[in-house]
Amino acid sequence: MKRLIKNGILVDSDGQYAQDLLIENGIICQRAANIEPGADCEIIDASGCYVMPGGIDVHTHFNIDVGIARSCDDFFTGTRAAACGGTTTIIDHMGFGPAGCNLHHQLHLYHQYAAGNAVIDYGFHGVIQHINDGILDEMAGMVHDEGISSFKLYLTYHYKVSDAEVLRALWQLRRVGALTTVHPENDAAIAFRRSALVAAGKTAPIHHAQSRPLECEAEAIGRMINLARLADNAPLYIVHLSNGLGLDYLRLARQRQQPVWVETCPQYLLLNEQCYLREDGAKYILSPPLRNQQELDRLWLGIADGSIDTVATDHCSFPYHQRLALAAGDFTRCPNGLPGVENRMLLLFSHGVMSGRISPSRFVALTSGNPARLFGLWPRKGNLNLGADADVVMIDPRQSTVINHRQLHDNADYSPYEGFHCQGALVLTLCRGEIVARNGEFTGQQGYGQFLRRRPFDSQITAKMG
Ligand code: DUC
Ligand code: ZN
Ligand code: ZN
Ligand code: ZN
Repeated sequence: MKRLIKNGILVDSDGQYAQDLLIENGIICQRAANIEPGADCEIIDASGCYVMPGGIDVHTHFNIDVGIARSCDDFFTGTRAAACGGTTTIIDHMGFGPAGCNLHHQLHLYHQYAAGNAVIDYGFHGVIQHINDGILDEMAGMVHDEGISSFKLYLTYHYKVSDAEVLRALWQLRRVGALTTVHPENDAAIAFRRSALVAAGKTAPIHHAQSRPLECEAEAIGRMINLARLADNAPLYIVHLSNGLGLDYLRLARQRQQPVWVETCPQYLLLNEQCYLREDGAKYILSPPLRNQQELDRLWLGIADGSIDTVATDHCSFPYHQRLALAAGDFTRCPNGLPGVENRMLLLFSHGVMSGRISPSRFVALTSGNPARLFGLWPRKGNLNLGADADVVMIDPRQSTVINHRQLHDNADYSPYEGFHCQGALVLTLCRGEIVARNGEFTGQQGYGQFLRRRPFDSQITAKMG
């Protein structure tokens, strides 16, 4: 069956075009002004709408066990919410496995979690919880046989890695063609501050933010930049940036031509630390924490000036009632993370494009084109070129949407963006040519999503990022 999307404004990372889009067998097969529908062709009228590459969210944690709790969205509910929010591909961060487990152990587990459940296409980032010769030996096979071409290191939490381990990982991952991603926070600094706060009885949600101020994050970003430089200039990707100082360190590294990239998330652009003073402040506990308004403004400058490369969600959902029960007034016992996989595209479209901060093309680069290039999905994903998967999102800029958790499709019991007004509405999401969501309602099928074997990291492909 063919589908023809007519009369829309096609947008990719390079520009926008008054063109129709013809889809056959899930692939984009023609792109031109005024395409005539042939026989057996469904016509989708996109008059007045933007027609853009489906969103690629490279940072989710579905079904993750964080020790004190398991996140409440699995690969079905999480990808269902993603699809309703205009996202057609996710790359999930595998969680830590049992002590001493190898890389393939977690990969097999995650294939079991996702297969038959995901409603859109998916990949996984490897997780490095310790380094030894066996893990280093496994890396080449993970990249070239399993299609896992990026790996995550944590500098804090239970399986934080030491600087010595970071260097060994960076060195080997560069050699085998993988991108190293990092959660950068200085664990010792956080422990030092947290124990002082707890000793003083300061355990409210605002003290979570005070236990890990932006210097904890910026220090770790600066350290990672220098370690990557020392590891033969290994490519490095910083996840969930929340502050302007860290961004300045990244700008300096870029000026030295260092291969570094950075992601931020809607919560760091749109929610500030005042949320922790609300009665329901526990809803906003995540790491890094929300910052003050000045930092939000600095991140928006980075979105506009090109120094931030991607916007992902870090979707990691724990229901509010569970947070309250586990924390019982003590932030150190509250599981960290926010839901948001369904809201990324519309929030950035509204607060970025419709408020005049960024162009529609830059929106596509941030949400789809750049993620595809960095994480080995280009040219199959992240664009509307001939031969690419027909992953498409249609947004109507004339309608508006108010975010209300009752209309979302995740398994949490709240949205951190409740009541947010967005200019624009999601009209249609297509994944490989199939309509998986229409007007914010799920129309896809459990198990339709395919595992994506990603290509090795390629500096030629990233050279053309938008
Ligand atoms: N931070 C969170 O808040 N949740 C999941 C993992 C992380 O780094
Ligand atoms: Zn993280
Ligand atoms: Zn995360
Ligand atoms: Zn619904």
